[in-house]
Amino acid sequence: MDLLGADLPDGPREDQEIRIDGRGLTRAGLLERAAGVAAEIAGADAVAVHATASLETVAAVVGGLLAGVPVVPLPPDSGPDERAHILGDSGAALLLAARGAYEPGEGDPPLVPVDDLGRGDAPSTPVPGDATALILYTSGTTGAPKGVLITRAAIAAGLDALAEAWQWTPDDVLVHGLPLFHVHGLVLGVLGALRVGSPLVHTGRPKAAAYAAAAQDDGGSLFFGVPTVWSRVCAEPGAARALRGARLLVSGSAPLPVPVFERLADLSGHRPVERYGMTETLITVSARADGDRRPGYVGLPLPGVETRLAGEDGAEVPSDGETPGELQVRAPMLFGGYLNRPEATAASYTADGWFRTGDIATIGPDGWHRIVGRASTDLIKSGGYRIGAGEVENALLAHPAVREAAVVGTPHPDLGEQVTAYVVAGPEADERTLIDFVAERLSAHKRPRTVHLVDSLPRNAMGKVVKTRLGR
Ligand code: MLC
Ligand code: AMP
Repeated sequence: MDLLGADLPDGPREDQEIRIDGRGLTRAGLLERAAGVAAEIAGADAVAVHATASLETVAAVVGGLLAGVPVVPLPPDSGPDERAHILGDSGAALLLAARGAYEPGEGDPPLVPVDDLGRGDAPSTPVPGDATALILYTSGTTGAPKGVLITRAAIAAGLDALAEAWQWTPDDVLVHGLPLFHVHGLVLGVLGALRVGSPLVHTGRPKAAAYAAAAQDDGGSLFFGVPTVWSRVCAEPGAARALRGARLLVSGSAPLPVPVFERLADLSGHRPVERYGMTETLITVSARADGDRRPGYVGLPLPGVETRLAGEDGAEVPSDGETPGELQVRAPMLFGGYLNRPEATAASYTADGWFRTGDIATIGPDGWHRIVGRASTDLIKSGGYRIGAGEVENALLAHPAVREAAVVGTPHPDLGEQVTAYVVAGPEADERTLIDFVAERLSAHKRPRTVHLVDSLPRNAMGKVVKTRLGR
């Protein structure tokens, strides 16, 4: 199947440009470079990509799609432990990077500079829809991140559903500055533009001023951001006003606070479209371009998606807009399982085949969904990044002075939640040392913002830490 949309009725625009952080390529130019990548990696089981916000990342990912080789985006700031885990667990045979962008480490697969590869013609062998396109590493509640297998068919279904709901066409100019190693920035923000055929202006980083400039100078019409980005846009009213000429502002990856929704609507004249998704499910619920947008609500199931709510006993909860339950989904955009983890994959489904999101929601009689929380305190969302408490706890416990550690998300005005740690440790560990210790091992956003040194952690009769009692 052609994931890049050449088989769609509208087809891509002849003049489609993909511009990342000020450097652009035409669609044809990008496909030539991607074909050079495809020729180099053909036959590999999987390849990793040092996923900076760059044209090289896009060429490498598209090269993987052309070759039918699963691509593992490697967050560029991931620490050595995280990187070693992702490379080892995925079995990536090669590591693609822009020339000079990656400092090779011990045990890394061979490094291939994307810039040095020739240009070529795309391979003509069709790749089946159930083939894995991407392996995205994402945090669970405990342990190291898991590789989420995302098939080509899931991506195509997810993108087509969004294009329909958002009336996204080749006439749009998509603008965002999100990282290119997660669903939001990479799947929606790059593969979406390529499949729909709309030009892409990636601003390098999601800065308010850069969004404003893209609206004014590049005809930006469709804008993506996580809530932290929209809140920062609102903090620069001139930038928010510059978005008045846009067609649609979309928020997702974390809850959009109601005051941010309202302020953005006031300043930009656009009530933002909020949508809800996960790495494992892509986007399943969204407000529509041709419909209502309600602050605090994430919208209606996308075409092809079924949702239901389950109580703690597993029984279905009524869709009365009030009774919360775990949101469960069935949809064509669901993942193909966790790599090397059949038990975790099985545990994420109910016996009757629905995916358990772990998010607590209500559904109104009119079908509108509201996310009210998470079933587990062990998943934290900070600035739109998903962070597993267990991974941070393990990093803290690796410090010789640390005896016990418990990590939770606490409210943060800019990031939604911040990582906060409670630690029992010997006198040689102070807050700064421990924050730096984690930062050296994991991505910068996973390090605790605050470390409370405590004498003991609250535990129940079974000896398990009761996280809801931390800090009280
Ligand atoms: C940056 N920092 C963070 C952080 N982002 N710390 C905690 N949580 C975060 N999210 C760190 C930086 O490393 C830096 O550390 C310091 O905070 C100050 O950074 P900043 O300059 O203020 O932040 P910035 O780099 O501008 O990043 C903020 C951000 C970024 C919002 C742009 O967090 C971001 O790009 N978030 C998007 C995440 C995303 O795409 N999620 C989608 C997941 S897919 P230091 O040490 O340098 O001071 C998904 C599915 C779906 O969820 O539904 O879409
Ligand atoms: P990730 O796997 O990084 O995509 O994170 C998925 C999680 O992000 C979901 O399980 C939700 O908890 C959260 N999330 C995504 N979009 C929204 C939204 N619009 N509102 C509230 N939470 C969201």
